[in-house]
Amino acid sequence: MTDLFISDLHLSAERPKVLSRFLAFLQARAAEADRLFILGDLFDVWIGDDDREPPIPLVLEALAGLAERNTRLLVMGGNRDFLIGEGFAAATGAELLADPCVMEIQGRPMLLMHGDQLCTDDVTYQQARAYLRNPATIAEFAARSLPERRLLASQYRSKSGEATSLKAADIMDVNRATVVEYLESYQVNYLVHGHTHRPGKHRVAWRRGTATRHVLPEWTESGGGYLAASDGKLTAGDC
Ligand SMILES: [Mn+2]
Repeated sequence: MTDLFISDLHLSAERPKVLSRFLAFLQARAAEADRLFILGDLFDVWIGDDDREPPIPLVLEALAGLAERNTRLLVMGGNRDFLIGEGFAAATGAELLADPCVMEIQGRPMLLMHGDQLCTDDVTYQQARAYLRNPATIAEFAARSLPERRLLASQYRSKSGEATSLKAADIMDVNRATVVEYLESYQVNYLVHGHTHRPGKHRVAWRRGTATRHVLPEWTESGGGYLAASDGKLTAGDC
């Protein structure tokens, strides 16, 4: 059983090399895996499942192709694409994952998250997050036309990075106590997340022992990466 984990590709028409790297990854590495987990921010922005601005149709088609290669696709929304919903799932054959969720990986329970909920030192960001995730905010946004939603999203994104944490340099790292709180509440010794753009492997001491926190890399025009789980090990890879 081989599972792959990726996140933070921020796919958009402005990042053609990331797109082609991702399409090549789906054709080769992902097609050989049993499951591909995408832990948020696959897209730079997601204004609704009805949006078909390029490169969305190409990405949906490529993801749908994974099912034909017998790779299961499991997708979690991130802070940029949390509006990914049932329409996306229907178009791609993906199973949508809640954030956080616990999955059995290599026979062990692992907590999967996008990671933004761990960055509690950034109080302004967490306030903005709570507002954006409010069902009333989402309903009001979803009721608007596609052009209106596109305009609102771009206005929001052009606001200060401090409020929205959309720029890499503005994203704070995780808060250690918050990480431990999640390990405690889900009783797991493994955590995989992205978002912070600080890829790595960290040991975290908590009440039940020492947990491992794997952080996925951001994909840029110069490179991308993934975490692979097979033969009982988790290994980081570049692509
Ligand atoms: Mn993110």
